[in-house]
Amino acid sequence: ELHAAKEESKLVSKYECQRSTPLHHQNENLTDALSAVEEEAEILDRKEDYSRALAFCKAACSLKCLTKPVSSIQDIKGLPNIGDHSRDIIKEILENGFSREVERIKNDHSLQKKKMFMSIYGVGPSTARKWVDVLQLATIEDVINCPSINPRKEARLAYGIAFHEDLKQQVGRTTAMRIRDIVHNELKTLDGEVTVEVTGGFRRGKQFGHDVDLLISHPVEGRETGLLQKLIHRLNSKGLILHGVMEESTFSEEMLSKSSKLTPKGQLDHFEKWIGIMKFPKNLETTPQDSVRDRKETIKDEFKEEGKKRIKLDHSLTVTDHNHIGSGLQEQINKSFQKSSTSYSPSPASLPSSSDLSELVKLAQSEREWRASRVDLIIAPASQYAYALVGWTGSKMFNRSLRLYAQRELDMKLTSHGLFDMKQRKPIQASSEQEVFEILKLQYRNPEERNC
Ligand code: TTP
Ligand code: MN
Ligand code: MN
Ligand code: MN
Repeated sequence: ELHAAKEESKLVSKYECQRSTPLHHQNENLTDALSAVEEEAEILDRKEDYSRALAFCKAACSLKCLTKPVSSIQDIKGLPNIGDHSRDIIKEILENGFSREVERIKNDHSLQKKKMFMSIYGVGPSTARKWVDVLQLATIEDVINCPSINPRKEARLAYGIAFHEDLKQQVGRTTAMRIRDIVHNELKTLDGEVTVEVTGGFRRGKQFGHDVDLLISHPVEGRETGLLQKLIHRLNSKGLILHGVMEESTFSEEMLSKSSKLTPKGQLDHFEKWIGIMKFPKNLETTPQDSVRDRKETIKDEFKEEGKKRIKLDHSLTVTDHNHIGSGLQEQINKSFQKSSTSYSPSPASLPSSSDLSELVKLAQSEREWRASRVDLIIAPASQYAYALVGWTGSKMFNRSLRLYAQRELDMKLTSHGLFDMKQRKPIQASSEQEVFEILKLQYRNPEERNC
């Protein structure tokens, strides 16, 4: 039926957290266009651009939850959060097959260079703008050779530049699960009851990600303290760490009643965490089991490419499946892992001690059996775990919507640490994600439905 989306549009709820938003949907040509315009606003990053970027993002979110393709502008009548500008872009694409604004963005070389630089770990909009507009740089080589760039002060940026080739390559789902197992194995030697969960985009069903987000906890409150320090020490002595920064917990009970504000260091929450780059054997993705899985993924991607009717998400590919890798495979991982870890890993002392860029570039370009990947390790105490899981599963837009909804509709403050009832002046405990949704009077959404 041609205008099936029209009936749906009227039924779409106001808040993103009240809807089911799948990863793949029927209007990707439209949401890709809106994302391009959103991205431009993010790169320009002027005062007025934050709300512009948000407006395009919210419009795209509304389209993502439709199960039918939009074929005329009449179809989105009544659809929430479609501003005039977004509507114009959608209308033009529906009528002409393309948007002049998106074409302009694609052909804006200065913008594309900034976008490329922003894919470097440690580079945000202001650095990217300075490199392109002031220093007239165009490539990573330009950055490496630019005498006025001295990332010695900022180690993260030096590693980001030197290892850009590795880090720009997305991490596959299989690798993410292996990394989880490697981290879990190290933690088990410290405490057999520790839990490790892959969160972020992978938990929402993505096959690739820009990093691996691991949420670590312990069923007994308090037993999680001190684990991260020891874990990092062990990983480092095995030569698995390239670079990282430890953040101490800055949480205190009073924060539950305060809105989530950035911490002084720019973090979104107050958990103890390690944010860094780990080293992994390059052969991590190449066991027979993987080729089966990869084939399935290729099939899925082909469907996506050709814009055919999408096959239903294959549930054998969901996270829960991989979280329990059989012990045989586990042994195989350990073997391949230990073999290569002894041959490739430099002792911690032989790593460049300073963040001297040219030293790091040499290391990055040397013959090596490992690749670098971004990893976030977060420690959540048992009492905050359910809220931490919701927060670290995302998406960022889903979280934003949940928090806004809780505040406006229930007069409650939601963060990754808990939920605080402002009327009764008391925190509300939850022991599972289902319970969090229940307390919020929302229909439960699987992680795969939180892709707004
Ligand atoms: P990201 O890893 O930044 O995003 P992602 O996993 O959704 O996407 P990608 O595949 O590109 O990695 O963050 C993961 C989730 O964690 C995200 O939904 C927001 C949340 N988050 C926090 O709660 N606190 C933080 O400090 C950060 C950086 C993220
Ligand atoms: Mn967006
Ligand atoms: Mn992530
Ligand atoms: Mn992350």
